[in-house]
Amino acid sequence: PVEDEARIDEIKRLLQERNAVLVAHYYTDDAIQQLAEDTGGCVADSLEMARFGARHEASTLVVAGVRFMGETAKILSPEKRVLMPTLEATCSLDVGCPADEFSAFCDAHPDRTVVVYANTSAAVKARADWVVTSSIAVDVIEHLQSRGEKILWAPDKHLGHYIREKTGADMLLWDGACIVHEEFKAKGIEDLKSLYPDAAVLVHPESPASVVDIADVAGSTSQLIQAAKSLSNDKLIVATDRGIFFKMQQAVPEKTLFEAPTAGNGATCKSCAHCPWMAMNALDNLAGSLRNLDGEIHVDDDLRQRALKPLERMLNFKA
Ligand code: CIZ
Ligand code: SF4
Repeated sequence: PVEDEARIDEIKRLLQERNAVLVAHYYTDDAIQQLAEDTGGCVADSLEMARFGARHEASTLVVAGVRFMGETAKILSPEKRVLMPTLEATCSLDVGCPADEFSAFCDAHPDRTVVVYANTSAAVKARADWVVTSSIAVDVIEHLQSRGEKILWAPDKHLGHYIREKTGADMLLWDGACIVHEEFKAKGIEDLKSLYPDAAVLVHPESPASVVDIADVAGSTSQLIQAAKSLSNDKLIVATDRGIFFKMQQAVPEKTLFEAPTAGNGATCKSCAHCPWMAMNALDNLAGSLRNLDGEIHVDDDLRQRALKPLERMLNFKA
């Protein structure tokens, strides 16, 4: 549409004027991912978003994703201005793990190493020994387990269960879930698979165990894109947020991709998987944040220092 073209031109101009770079998550709208690509920004999972933002020389980072991604960027780059199209974009994992309750849980299990998923507030990270994303979680837990450590894991119970199965580590799990991935149903995927028996099933491990169990490949968003390339199947059934299809289809233009069906939470579409908070990022509020400098992320300095330590452990970790 013509309005979109005008917005895109405005954003390109504002990015230059503000010495800003756009860092977008795979789950944001195609138009935002395209814009990040066209302007020298990046489209990535949260680990790569954090790395890219910290390395880039721009003085302003515009983070299109959800709140914890903007906070992580600010924690790693306090000297940079970090803007988000909207500060309302949260995550059910973050919401489901309030810092005070989490801290009490940790206090009750002092013998355990505290490992939290990146999808958490700065205050929860500050209480942790390690932060991990799904692309690095299994490797970090394997490493801790080899040192004989017992783990307290939060917030995603499905991801925690998956890692426990994979590594055999002693893991105590917080009871949180992603409202998007939790909607995938093994039955729906199996029905689709019976129509396309040669299709491979790719699953993000924030999905329930029954769904991970029928996966040909389980992994983080970047690992699933990699698997789409390396598998010989020319049909793929993909159980993660539909935003992934933009980069995945680019990676394998010759393959046919199917969205794994969901029961649907109805927030953004009836039976597709799409995060309602990721969907709050749009060209309009992206332009608005650059124009008016609203949606700026601030993290208190003491909190920042404490949250930085477990984040740096992740960034410096080599499997
Ligand atoms: O579901 C999410 O929010 C994911 C996959 C985040 C990430 O690590 O990129
Ligand atoms: Fe959180 Fe799930 Fe949305 Fe990711 S897709 S931001 S885990 S609610």
